[in-house]
Amino acid sequence: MKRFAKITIAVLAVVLSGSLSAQESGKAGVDIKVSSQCSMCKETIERTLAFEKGVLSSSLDLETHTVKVVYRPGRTSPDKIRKAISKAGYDADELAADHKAYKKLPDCCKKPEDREFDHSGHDH
Ligand SMILES: [Cu+2]
Repeated sequence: MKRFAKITIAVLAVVLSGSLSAQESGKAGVDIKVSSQCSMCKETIERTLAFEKGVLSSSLDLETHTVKVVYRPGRTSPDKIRKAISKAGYDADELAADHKAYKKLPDCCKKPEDREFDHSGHDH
């Protein structure tokens, strides 16, 4: 049992030092509010950010409409990341979605008031 505890502590130490050194090696994180509607939006936004220079990872929470982005501060900035999200057709914090990109989004990804058909009932 003692041995098991030691391994657990060792694993924890590695995980903790990993997240600490991540900060030291020039990574930063930002949470951005986006106008996501469905799981397709999550894929679109995460894929957009995956191709964005300087972005290391992103994860969108559909319930809170917040995307957590990890990036290299020397290569990009929260403003640039917001612009990339806007260009994909979504609002990013105070930055409104690029109008053309927004219009190209599938109906389900538009804001409920802009949908051509009302899918909110999901019954047709
Ligand atoms: Cu969507």
